[in-house]
Amino acid sequence: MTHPPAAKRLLFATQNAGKLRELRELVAALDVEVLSLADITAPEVEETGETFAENAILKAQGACEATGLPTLADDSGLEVDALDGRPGVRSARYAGPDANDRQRYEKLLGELEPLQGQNKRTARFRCAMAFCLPGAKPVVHQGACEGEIMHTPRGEGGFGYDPVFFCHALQKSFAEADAAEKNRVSHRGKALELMADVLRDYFRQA
Ligand code: ITT
Repeated sequence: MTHPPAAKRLLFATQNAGKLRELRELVAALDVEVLSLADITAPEVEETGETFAENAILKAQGACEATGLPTLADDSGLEVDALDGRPGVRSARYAGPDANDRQRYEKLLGELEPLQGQNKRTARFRCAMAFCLPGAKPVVHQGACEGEIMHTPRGEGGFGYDPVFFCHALQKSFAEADAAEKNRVSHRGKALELMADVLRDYFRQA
């Protein structure tokens, strides 16, 4: 049976090109057209939540209500033990509103510098993924990936804090991993794996 094209569209409510690239690979088997906020008009959503899950729901619901499309949103960030879990939900805003990825991870390295000698560079990426359909309660799944913050950046791949995150499962930095390796163990990959049945069921029926 062939599906009408409109039923096979999934909106990923993000402005982050790195997340979008990974998500497209992660849902490739669903055979859906993935749109992002760059393709549609929707009011900007303020991330006022105190948790990844709250913010993921805010982003997914906002874009879903504005467009009527099945919508996924991801709220994610890096928790560093030596910083009591910061930058956490504020990972994107950590170095100010106009900072780029490099400025953010350099600020992080600078903040950890005076703490050298203490064995607390352990850290984890967390991701909450929310899926929203018009008029329905959002579904949320979460994933985490353990590692530590390196002293100097390594690797050219990935995005965001990847060059300074040494992933325990891969035994290399996320920026040294290729896309498939990272997706297999990452916070985003794990959250989406838990969401896979919900998405498959929806798009099978759509
Ligand atoms: P959207 O809200 O539009 O999706 P954003 O970049 O603002 O994009 P978040 O509010 O979820 O996203 O902030 C996530 C922050 O954590 C951001 O600075 C990312 O670069 C970083 N981050 C999240 N996942 C990451 C990953 O897999 N690798 C490296 N950095 C990541």
